[in-house]
Amino acid sequence: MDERWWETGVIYEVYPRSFADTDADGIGDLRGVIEHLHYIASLGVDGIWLTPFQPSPGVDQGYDVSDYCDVDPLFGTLADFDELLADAHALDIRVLVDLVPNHTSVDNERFIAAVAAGPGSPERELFHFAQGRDPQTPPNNWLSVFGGPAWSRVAPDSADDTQWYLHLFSPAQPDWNWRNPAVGDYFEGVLRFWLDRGVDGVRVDVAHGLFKTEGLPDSEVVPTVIDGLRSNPLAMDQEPVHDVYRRWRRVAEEYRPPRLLVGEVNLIPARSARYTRADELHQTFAFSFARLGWEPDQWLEVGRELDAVRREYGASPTWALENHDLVRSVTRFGGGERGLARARAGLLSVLGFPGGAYVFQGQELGLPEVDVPLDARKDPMWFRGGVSRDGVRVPMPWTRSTDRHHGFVPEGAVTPPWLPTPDWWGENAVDVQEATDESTLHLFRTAIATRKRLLADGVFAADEGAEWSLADDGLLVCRRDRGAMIAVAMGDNPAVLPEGQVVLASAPQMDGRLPADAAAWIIPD
Ligand code: TEU
Repeated sequence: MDERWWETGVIYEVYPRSFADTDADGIGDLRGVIEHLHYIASLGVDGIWLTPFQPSPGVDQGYDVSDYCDVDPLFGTLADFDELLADAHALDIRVLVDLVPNHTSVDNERFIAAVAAGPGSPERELFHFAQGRDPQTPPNNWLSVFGGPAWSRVAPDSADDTQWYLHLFSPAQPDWNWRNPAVGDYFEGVLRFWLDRGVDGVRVDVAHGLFKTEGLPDSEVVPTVIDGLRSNPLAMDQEPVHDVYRRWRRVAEEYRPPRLLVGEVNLIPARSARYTRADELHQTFAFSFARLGWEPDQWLEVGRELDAVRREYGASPTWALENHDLVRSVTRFGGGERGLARARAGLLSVLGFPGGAYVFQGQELGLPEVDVPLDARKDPMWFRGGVSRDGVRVPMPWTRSTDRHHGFVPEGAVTPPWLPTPDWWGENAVDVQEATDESTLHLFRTAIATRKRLLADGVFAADEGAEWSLADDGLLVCRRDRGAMIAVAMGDNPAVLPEGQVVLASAPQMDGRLPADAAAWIIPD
């Protein structure tokens, strides 16, 4: 595959904690990924993105990283990671790791040293420490994305140290002060550490964060996570952040082959596209699409917007419908049979629209969101903001049988999985779906294989744009520049397909029509 493989690549997001447990602690680990690499290879994907496995107290399930250049014993060792990388490469699977530069963990040695060094020390300049308006009132009115104030007192009971520290996420995740050049130098080292180890790229967490408006003034808009793409304009998307990605891009290009930088930039297309200018990140996830429900007008609008910014910035869309933060598409699209039919159509959509695509573990099985019992929830966003992401993170069902918690834990394990699985979990298991051509897993594998064939034949190509339309009967059509069409029946009734050869469909046609809630790939005769 060529050096810019990601432009048409499909990447499978692995959330190691919930993938496969081999050491019987109820938590998935790197060896669990190693043991299932053949499964991943069988999907036909080009790479995996591993969410954080670095040392962490685990308050935000690993996104509170305390040591950026090691492996948490919970997940294994650096030697396990090297083995995973070598085995993946042997199977032609590329590996991306997650880099979390906006914030760290209160357990990071630099933060511990900063707290100990006291107000006014150079150690505190690595973070955002500030005096409150008074001992009970934080320095400004910003809210944390997870709910509640974005500031906590360093030592709530101390009369000497009355400073607060900024955390856009949980209080366990202090934000770095990127205006201090030492932070930029430090992260270049972290980036090189993983690239030198041989990883094929990094996914950058909250990539539009990092820099805050100088002086940290009050903001008129202090939205929380429920506001989706809206974010505190003073805390995110600040101009100097682009220099960070220019610097990282130069680093990525030093390697052979060049490494991939993909950013989690949760902004509207016109803003996120600026992060993929020619000398910055290679990709940003198309969040404005990823968050949509089954809403044809919005698919049309967002599809057109993404195409417009592609033309303006050369920012080819990077499609996704699911990740470890979003509600499963089956559930978001209405749940039950209908939600599943739509999620299958959604899968064909993201794999058919021009650009790269990311899928989340379990999406290939059409897993629905789980309503995790209140007393079993672990997400800090649930405790602070009342929104739980636990339901998308329930461990993978490998087998129908409930033995070994559907194959998630090893033989003889007594510790249950870190999140409980519901009674019906086995219905969606991998072994059930391997046994039938009707399954979502089968559809997924077929779609990837078809995509590869169409790419090889030049029917699909990198750098293609698309024209988007929506017919009165609810048929959404994304017509790729070279003529192939991705049609999605989003109305209430079966829809008449455009002329051409149907090479793939998520449901059988009825009297030459595509049933509602289905998608098809059509190539012109
Ligand atoms: O997510 C960043 C982020 O903005 C999330 O709060 C997102 O908007 C929300 O989860 C959507 O429902 C990243 C990680 O993907 C997430 O898991 C972490 O909790 C967060 O950063 C903090 O590191």
